Amino acid sequence: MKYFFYILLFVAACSCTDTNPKINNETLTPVPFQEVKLMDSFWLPRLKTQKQTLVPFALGKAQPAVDNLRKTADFLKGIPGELPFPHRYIASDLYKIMEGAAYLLAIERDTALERQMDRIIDIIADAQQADGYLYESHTTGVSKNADHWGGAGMGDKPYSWVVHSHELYDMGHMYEGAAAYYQATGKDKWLNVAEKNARHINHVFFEGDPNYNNGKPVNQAPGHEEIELALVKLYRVTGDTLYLGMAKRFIDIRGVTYRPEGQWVMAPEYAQQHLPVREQTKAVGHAVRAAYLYSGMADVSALTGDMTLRPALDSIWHNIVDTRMHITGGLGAIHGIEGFGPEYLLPNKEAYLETCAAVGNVFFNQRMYLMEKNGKYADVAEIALFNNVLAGVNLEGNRFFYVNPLEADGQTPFNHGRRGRSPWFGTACCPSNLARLIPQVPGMMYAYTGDEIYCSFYAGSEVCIPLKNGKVKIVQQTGYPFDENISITVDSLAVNQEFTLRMRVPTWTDSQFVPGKLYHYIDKKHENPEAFLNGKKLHATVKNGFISIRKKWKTGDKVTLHLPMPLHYTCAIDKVEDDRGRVCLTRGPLVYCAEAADNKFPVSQAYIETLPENYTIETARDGLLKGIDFISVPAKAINDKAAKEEVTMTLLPYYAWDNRSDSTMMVWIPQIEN
Ligand code: FUB
Ligand code: ZN
Repeated sequence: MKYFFYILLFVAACSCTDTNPKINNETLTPVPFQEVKLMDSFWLPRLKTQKQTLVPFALGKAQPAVDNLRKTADFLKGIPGELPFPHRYIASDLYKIMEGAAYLLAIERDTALERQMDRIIDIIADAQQADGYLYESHTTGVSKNADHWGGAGMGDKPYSWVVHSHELYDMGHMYEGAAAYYQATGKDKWLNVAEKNARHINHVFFEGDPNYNNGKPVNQAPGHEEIELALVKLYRVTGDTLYLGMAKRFIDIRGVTYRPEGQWVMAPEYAQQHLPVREQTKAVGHAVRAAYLYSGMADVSALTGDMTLRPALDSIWHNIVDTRMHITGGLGAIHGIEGFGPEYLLPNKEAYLETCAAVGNVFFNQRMYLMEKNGKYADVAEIALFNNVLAGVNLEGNRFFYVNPLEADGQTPFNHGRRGRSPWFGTACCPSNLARLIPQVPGMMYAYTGDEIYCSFYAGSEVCIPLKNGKVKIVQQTGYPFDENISITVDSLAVNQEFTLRMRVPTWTDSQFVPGKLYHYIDKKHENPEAFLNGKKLHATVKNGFISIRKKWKTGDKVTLHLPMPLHYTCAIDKVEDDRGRVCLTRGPLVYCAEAADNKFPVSQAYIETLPENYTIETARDGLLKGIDFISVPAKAINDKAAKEEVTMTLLPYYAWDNRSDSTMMVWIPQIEN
């Protein structure tokens, strides 16, 4: 069966026919990232950085995880030697980096990288027990001497402490990596390991296996969600409904068969086990876990048509955007639990906002968008991606943020012991998430039904879309996110045909930066977006976040969308205490911040009293920040003689901060003297 699916994907990639497998007619089918040819100056350079720097660098850093697996394999083969060190999830970081590498291979085959992957895959396969179980610490028994954070909390035998052990979390990441590698190369060794493990988990958790849990089905959802959405991927690649059923089952039993009792990481809310998922209405607990759970719920709902999950998803989504999301799209404001705090508690300097949580926000909203065909979800995904996610890695691709505050003083450590970016972390979930998300971005740009093309993300690109009446090749031209204009030209059509072209008109073009009730523009500027067909203005209305043009198309037809990008000033609602009396400057989908490197006065002493109408935009012409638009506005600052002075404040996109030095940075600028 899996070969059949692979051939389908391969044929689709090569010839742009209608063969992409489509599971549910109600949802949009995304065009896979490897079928979108990027031709832009924003994402294409990032993809090059992924290939030349981030992924090789991360693979090097993940060597201890490879070593641990090798030692486990040796143990299973009876080869005497050192045992792995106990750790709950170090392998998951390796699997995620390998997933990212697989995506790069899907875009462009690379013999050396493939060989390196194959060598690691051989080790992974050898570290798997004959019955499918795969978890280094329990297989070798080192979990019994675990005495540190990475080791503690996994129990002393398989599946004995599912609430914290990360056994299923690790396997989820392995499934995603295996599925990606199979799709990229057609090689099924790793996929076989993944499927064998999934069948083993099904047996132990839902049927009962005499070797585990005294033969009784474990029937407990994992403490760290991930396997749910990964099982869906396994289903999509293999077509085996067992995996979709397992994903649904893990979601259905969450908060039902087991509820932790206690405080801190044992609090029922921490891993969203306080209620059955359909009764959950608010985003609570650990933010990465939450975002992965909501993504898995959206997947299951979309694929099975289970509408009973939708009210919970809708309510949780509103709770996030109305009360708990930073303007950068960051989730999980609170250090310690790495999670959601009380509603409206959105600190700036003390904010946690793990890079992984923003990645999870992108995953969740992208799924909601495809399922609901509503641009408001793509709006949130875009804000999270361009701001919090991209801030997670420097422009060179080898220094990272785990924690993403909206203010820094250049002195106080905030990033797991650092006052700026770090080359790696003991827990490397964030760099590895960046390794796999960025190559997938082109896959967020286009989606379709039988006779509709949805264009939701903008970047210069070429794509061939298999509509029901034949393929359509379109070319997009834009310098987004700095450019106000996007044009889409019909390059060729298999047959002249009628279809609807939909282009997203983001929330940030209207009266607020991002959906939800938290933030709104306070400036008066308002120019409406405009659309043109072959140069003639269209009177298209925006519905569900898109303008739509339905017609019989011919080669050369061109739609131009003008999305005005004035500098906007945003205020948060009064309930957000930390933003009171402050403004945030945005342009297009980008949050701007003031950083010491661009300003002669102390940034922390600066303020913007009245909202300046005038501002200048200057594009960096060379160096690392080349191509980035800087914005300058009149402001005031207190100088070193304690006197007020008129200054020009220069700001850069938040995603690009801390690329020159670890310095003072501020997103929410005071309106009065500090
Ligand atoms: O527990 C695995 C990962 O480590 C989580 O997703 C992150 O929040 C970090 O705690
Ligand atoms: Zn992380």
